[in-house]
Amino acid sequence: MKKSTISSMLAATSGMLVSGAVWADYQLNLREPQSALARDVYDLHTMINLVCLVIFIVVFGAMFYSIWKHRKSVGHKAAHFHESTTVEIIWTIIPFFILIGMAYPATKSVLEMKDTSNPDMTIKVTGYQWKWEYDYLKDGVKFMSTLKTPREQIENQQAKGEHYLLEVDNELVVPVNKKVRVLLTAGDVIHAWWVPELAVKQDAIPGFIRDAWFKSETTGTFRGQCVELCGKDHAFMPIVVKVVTQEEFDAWLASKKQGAATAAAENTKTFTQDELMAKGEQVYNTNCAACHQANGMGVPGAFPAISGSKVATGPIDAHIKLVLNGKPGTAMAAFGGQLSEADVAAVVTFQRNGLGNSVGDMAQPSQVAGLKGGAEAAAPAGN
Ligand code: HEC
Ligand SMILES: [Cu+2]
Repeated sequence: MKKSTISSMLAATSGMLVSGAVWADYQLNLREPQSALARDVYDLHTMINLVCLVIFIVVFGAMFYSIWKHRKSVGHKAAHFHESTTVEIIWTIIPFFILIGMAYPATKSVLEMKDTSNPDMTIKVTGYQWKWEYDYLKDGVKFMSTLKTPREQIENQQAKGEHYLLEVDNELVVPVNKKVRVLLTAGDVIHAWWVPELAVKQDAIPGFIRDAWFKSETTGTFRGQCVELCGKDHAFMPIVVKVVTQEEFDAWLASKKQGAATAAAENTKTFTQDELMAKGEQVYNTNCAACHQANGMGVPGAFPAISGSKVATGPIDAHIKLVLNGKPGTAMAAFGGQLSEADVAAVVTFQRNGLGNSVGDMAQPSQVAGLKGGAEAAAPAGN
């Protein structure tokens, strides 16, 4: 990979101040770019910083020199002149060229970022409070990616791990050296998808589709975060992109497809109460506990308790429908599009018979399927 001359110039400049190793340790710079576009962004940042530095030195140098050299105590007499056309022209022309010199490469990079034509693959990314959904459009593979950092680390009951708040259960897996186009939207409020090493940063807006692209030149794991303040757990919806070789990607995709087939088979199965409870607890902890809390007590004033809830202890069809369709205008999202029918049946059964409730009934996937009619209307725009 070609390191640009500008980067080495800055490295040399900074090397005069602190040794290179120290510089790297402090991580004062942008993260190491992993794509041609990311390198352009990095170089632009370096170049514009250098321009600022030079202007700073020249302007302040001239100012301090003049103040010192022409001070009254050495008997300097001020010049008396007005309106110098030469000076006016010089201080218009020079900034003009400086600005053009910065705007030209910047515009080129921005245009390149917007050019999502001829991708090798397209992935639809949907932001939800507070997780990301990845949909491999051509392959029928679709999953949620949620924070994996344990609650104990967040609440300071455990030492923080290496990738604290930057780790997820299901990474976005993509092949190396392929142009990946991402279509971004959101299911509730505005989120933003940002992976600095790959130079992608794009708002995900409900009801709109925006696109961006990246092409990683190296394999590896690159981490980013939601960068649009999106509510209580905004800091808890990281993005992890795992770039692998084409063979690894194909194997991963095949296993994901297998998993989808298993899930489809589950949707036609009749479960026992125990199976539903075990599965439901998992679904609950991954999808619902962020708001309703692991013990089902909710957060007073914000998220209702499931323990003793009128819905979770009332008619089961209404309970299922609420989970499928959500409650528009509240943080209770529609889960009909994200969870399988078996997952919904399990989580509903768990809410009715766990978390302090003991209704005694259970839901089956077929029952959920029968109630799904209204799910489409409440599904996020763009689905
Ligand atoms: C982003 C926060 C959030 C998440 C995640 C969430 N809910 Fe909710 N939930 C709410 C809010 C807010 C309400 C209250 C809506 C209203 O105003 O009626 C609610 C209400 C409910 C109720 C009705 C409670 C009552 O007594 O009114 C049930 C049942 C429920 N949610 C189930 C679930 C299930 C199942 C999941 C996971 C699959 C889930 N929720 C995930 C925020 C959330
Ligand atoms: Cu967000």
